[in-house]
Amino acid sequence: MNLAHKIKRQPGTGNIIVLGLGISGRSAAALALRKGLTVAAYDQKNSPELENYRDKLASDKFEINLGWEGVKFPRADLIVISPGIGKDSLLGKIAFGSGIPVISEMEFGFRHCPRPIIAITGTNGKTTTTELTCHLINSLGISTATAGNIGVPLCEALLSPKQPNYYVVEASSFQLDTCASFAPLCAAILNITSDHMNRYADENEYVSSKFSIFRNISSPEGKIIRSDLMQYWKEHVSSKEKPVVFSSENFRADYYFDGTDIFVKGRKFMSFSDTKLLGTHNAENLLSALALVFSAIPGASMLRLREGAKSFMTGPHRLELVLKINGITCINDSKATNPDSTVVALKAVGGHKNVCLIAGGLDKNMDFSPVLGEKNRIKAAFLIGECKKRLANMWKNDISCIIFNSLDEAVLAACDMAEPGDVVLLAPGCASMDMFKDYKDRGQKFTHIINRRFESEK
Ligand code: UMA
Repeated sequence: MNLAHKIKRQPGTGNIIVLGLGISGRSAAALALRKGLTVAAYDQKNSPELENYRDKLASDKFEINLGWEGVKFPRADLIVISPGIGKDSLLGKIAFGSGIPVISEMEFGFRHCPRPIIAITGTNGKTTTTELTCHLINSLGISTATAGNIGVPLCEALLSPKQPNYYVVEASSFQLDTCASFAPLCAAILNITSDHMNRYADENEYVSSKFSIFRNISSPEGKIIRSDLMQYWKEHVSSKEKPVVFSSENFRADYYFDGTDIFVKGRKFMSFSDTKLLGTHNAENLLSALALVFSAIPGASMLRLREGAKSFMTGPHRLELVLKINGITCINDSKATNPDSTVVALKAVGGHKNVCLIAGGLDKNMDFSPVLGEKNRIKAAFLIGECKKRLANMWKNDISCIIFNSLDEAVLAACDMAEPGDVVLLAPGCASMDMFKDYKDRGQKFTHIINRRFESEK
């Protein structure tokens, strides 16, 4: 086990400001208080839940400001900003204009983390690859936990009395944007396609954010990318140094999938069909997870990793089979929050004109035209959410589009249209926060509607 990696630790300084009191802000505040710092926290919201939180936890060491619409923060040594707060938002503008260093919750956690971190970013597949990497290392008998964008902030994980040997951290571009010394042992960029264009000036800024994950890694063995990102690598990292590459197209890649088998450095590792995973995108997730494991733990047992790969199962809301009834297959891919992930879902489950696709949600100003490349798999699109009209305008010449006011109406209409052999697929291609708490809430509601709709026929 390689724990010799030098872990940079920086002692905390006196006063910190925490911006946003979602799960990351709250856990950053809790960790800061544990470290003996004084915290002032700000949130623009003022919900009963947050008031309850303030009533319970506010103290002379912890000031909590809710419904805040002020103009200036007090003096502090550090600002920890939540990923949901963009630099152009009110809190973001005041923070970045304050002259106080602004860091993400992930960076703050890293500064206090006693264990090596394996980091994963990319537009799609982050959560699955994070879970898979963790599962593979655990299968070696080495304790490992997941953290980050996956839903458990790193700061929260660090509060646990029992610390694993490694952390596998899912890193979003929002978190990477405000990192400074974040230095994982190794990291992978899985893929880059259009996403979050409401937060970035252009694609280049988004790509640059993703590539910043390598900024503080010195060993080339620790930098892993999909082979089609090589041009970006040359522009953003180095034209001389070579990263570790994985691919399902380029057989020269260090980690390669030929459509049937998984190869590690030119040697067959296993047949992909021996895993419980579906689709080329998941084979690529396995390739990148293996690359990360071999980078972090050179000489890891192939036998144990193969067993780990065989036993891994993806979590809910990711191409999750909800129900198969009357020849109709209902699939929940609520985790598909950008157009590329909708394309991946359509390729994985669609045949000829047999998908009743439920799509739409929060408008992140993304390019939805790639979905048209899969138009022959779509029977009709049932559109919801903030961007339903924009989607309909873009797709209507190629795909039959119907607009709805609620998920309920859209799912029921999709079920009514579906015939034996068809697939009712929730793969929205958009974030969920315009109508739901999060993608899990959206996926659970979809599952509930499907089960209710077919209750009498089960
Ligand atoms: N807030 C303000 N002003 C603003 C914006 C937000 O006051 O301008 C306040 C809100 O009122 C709220 C809090 O900030 O109380 C919300 O903070 P947040 O949006 O950063 O959410 P958290 O609950 O801290 O969750 C964040 C990630 N959310 C985002 O990046 C938007 C979660 O990823 C992540 O799981 C969690 O930290 C732990 O690391 C979610 C996500 O959608 C799943 N991520 C994006 C994605 O995967 O595409 C990047």
